[in-house]
Amino acid sequence: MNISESEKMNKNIPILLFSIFYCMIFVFDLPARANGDVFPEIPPSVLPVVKIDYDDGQDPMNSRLFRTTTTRTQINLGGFWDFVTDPDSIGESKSFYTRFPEPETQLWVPGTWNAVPRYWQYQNSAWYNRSFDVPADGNLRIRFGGVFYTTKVWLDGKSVGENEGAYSPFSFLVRDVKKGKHTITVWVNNCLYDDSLPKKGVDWFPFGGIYRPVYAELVKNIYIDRFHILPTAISENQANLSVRIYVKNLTGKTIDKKFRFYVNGNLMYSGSHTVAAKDAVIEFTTVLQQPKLWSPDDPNLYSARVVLGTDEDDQVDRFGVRSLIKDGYKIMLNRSRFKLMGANHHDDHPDWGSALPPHIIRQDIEIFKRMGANAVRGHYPPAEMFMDFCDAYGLMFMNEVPSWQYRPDQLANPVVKGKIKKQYWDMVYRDMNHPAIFSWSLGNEWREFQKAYNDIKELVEYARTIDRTHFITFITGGAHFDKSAELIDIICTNWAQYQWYWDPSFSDEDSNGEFVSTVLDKNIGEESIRQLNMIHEKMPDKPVVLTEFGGSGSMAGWHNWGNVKWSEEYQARNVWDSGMYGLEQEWLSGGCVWQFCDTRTTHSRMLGPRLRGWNVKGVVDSYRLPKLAFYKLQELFHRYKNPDVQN
Ligand code: ADA
Repeated sequence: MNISESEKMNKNIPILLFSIFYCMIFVFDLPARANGDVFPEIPPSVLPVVKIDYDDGQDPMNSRLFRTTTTRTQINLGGFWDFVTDPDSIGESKSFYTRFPEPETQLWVPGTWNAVPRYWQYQNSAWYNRSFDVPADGNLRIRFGGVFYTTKVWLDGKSVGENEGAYSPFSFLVRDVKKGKHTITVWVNNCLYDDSLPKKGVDWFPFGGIYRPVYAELVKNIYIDRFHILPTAISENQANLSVRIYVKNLTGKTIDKKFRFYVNGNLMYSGSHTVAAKDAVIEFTTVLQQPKLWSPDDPNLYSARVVLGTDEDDQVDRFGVRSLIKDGYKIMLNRSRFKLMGANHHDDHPDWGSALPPHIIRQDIEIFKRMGANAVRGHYPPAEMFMDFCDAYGLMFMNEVPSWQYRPDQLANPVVKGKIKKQYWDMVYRDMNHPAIFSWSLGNEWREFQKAYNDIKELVEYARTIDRTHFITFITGGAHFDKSAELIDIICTNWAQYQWYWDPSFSDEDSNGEFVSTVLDKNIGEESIRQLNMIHEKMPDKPVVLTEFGGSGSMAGWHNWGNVKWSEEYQARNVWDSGMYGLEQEWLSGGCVWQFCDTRTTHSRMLGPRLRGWNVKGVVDSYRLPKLAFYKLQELFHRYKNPDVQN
């Protein structure tokens, strides 16, 4: 080696050492980067493919997560329908149901016209029309999963019925329909009123249309409308199953019929029962040995099938075995303390409106699970498939009648009260079998509800006549309560530690000319906590759930130092502090963040605290992309669930 070569090498030594050092940093730092703790990455799916021992197969009607009948001939009415709007309400006088006009377009069903740019803001009447083949003579049951909001239906130009209400299935039975081609015409109107459910001006968008699955099926003169399974006396060894079957008997006579009941394909009961004419209820009990319990961490499900006669008719559903009770202020799920860690979910997506297709529902559930949630709350019964997903993947659901922010005079109105009762009945009738059901709520944030004690009492008493096996509640806005809280099983309150709304004039002064803070205010936070604590001081033996916590709007992508309003930081801080309070206080039973994703809201809220007409309090944005609050909530939920694991 000559001198110049060794000089060259000496010069290279620092470069070499630096390269080795750099490689080591890279190698050792890599796992930290890859695990997503440092930089959020797209994580793998957390949903297993199936979680049920016995599979009934896919539902050809795309309405549920499993096939609901093996005996009935069904016709899926999903697909393109001819569509016209009717802003001047001339359709009925011009008999659109016999002479459908030249369609403006064809719309996809299930769907909402308000997700189509041309009809984005349309709130009025519209008509749908299509034909379909009936493969045999028989009684045709036409079943709508949900239409928003008022509906009239004609088959071959003849009226078959009407419906008011958006969130429950309804059906019409047309007897002795002939094999061959038939035409169905549907009129829908999505206007809301002072006495509709929800009322006009509600804080979510009145997406109009046939937005949930619709199908027709052939039924015999006696058929099963629905059945409920109630697991009781649950122990490690066994659970009693009380079965109640709702039967429709069109024969006009009382008849004896055999009923069989299967669980996961095994015959559990067989017996003959007298079926009264018209509407009959059949009841029996049976025993399930060594039940596998359902819980959000271990969502074991059973398949149940009821068969009428010699395979004349059947219905399939799923159920789970779990006990949910209160013990003083504690909520116990399968005898262990349970605190809710969830989010409020609206059926809402920029591309689909309220008509969430199955893959979007699955994706939402996936995000809930990834967030570490064990619960969901809705302002109304969601799509049936959403409930199936909650059962299958382990999310408790707080269900609700959409009587949102009614005033005392509205609650006293017998028309409104009648609609609340009907929606309550429909909700329980449809969702009773879901182990995911946590509670039934009669309504949300009734204004000055202290003045409506007698009406609330009447509603709660009605609710108790329908089902005594789930928690019954109504939800208050802010940590207010009064003696009506004694009527219900659990106290539910919408609460945020820091106030997000301020003087609606949007000046930085309130109506008294005082400066209004646009950053998180510690004093407000302390006052909110004081008010919340008073609930427990006055009613120490009642469970308290924060049905909506941490609600604050944030403009996705807008960041700011110092927790300034509309920033992701402001929202994340409010979500974190409010959620943490709900989980860390011994007497509180957790809650659900307001809200899961940014959602479209009603026309009248286009101005005011709604950015471009959207309620942007989502922890993910409208397309489900995470905001800072999502990560903070995820951290909070994981930390609470695994207190020993450092996040
Ligand atoms: C209430 C109400 C929600 C929503 C929310 C908000 O908590 O229950 O539906 O309107 O306020 O965003 O202000």
